[in-house]
Amino acid sequence: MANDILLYGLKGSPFVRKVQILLAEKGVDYDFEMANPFAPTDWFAALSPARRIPVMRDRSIGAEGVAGTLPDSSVICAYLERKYPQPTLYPTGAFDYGRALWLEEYADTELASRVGLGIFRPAVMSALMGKAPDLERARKTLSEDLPPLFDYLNEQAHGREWFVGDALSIADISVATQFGNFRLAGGKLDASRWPHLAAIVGRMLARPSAAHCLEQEGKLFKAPEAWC
Ligand SMILES: N[C@@H](CCC(=O)N[C@@H](CS)C(=O)NCC(=O)O)C(=O)O
Repeated sequence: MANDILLYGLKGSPFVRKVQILLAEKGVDYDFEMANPFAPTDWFAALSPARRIPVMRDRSIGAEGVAGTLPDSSVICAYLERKYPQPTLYPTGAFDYGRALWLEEYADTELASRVGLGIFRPAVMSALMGKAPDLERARKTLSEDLPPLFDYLNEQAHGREWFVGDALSIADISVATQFGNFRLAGGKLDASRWPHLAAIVGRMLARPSAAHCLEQEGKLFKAPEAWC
């Protein structure tokens, strides 16, 4: 029998992986269907007005068309938290909750744009599009654009096992999924310079929920020879 949850997207997307990690942490089985936002079919364009992935369908709400679908990883994760409350992945205290949402937003926008456009695209995607990898661009992103973000996240991670409170939350998942693309592209995070960030990211990516996704994706995406 089909699962309630169906996720549309592509492997290699940090936002799709974010939802997959959350589902795995909650122990929810789901189906996956490929949808390409760069060449959207009419049916997919109707589900994703912003022409982005992921989109989720809850078949218990609607099995066809737009009914039962939600776009955007943050919206989907928040929905899944309500539908499957255990284990909770959003802090309960008001300020911790706000801080987790902020770190999710920061990862989804600031970190995602640098890692996606500045590392993953030039180092990995260009080869898939038949172009030589632009490793100069990737090196520049790593040496100039990312350090202020790593500094900030390292400070946020200081003295903590997880980014918020004392439990794994959406903040850890959101930050770590961006580092998933960084890792797939062969990026190395300098743990001597950013030890607290490296510890949380390492802890999160080693969990079966994330490790399983990255193992599958590692078969699809080839990192260039050591470039950093
Ligand atoms: N805020 C969105 C961002 C999703 C997003 O940008 N996804 C990328 C793939 S990683 C996409 O669909 N890009 C299509 C495009 O830029 O045309 C979310 O959290 O789901």
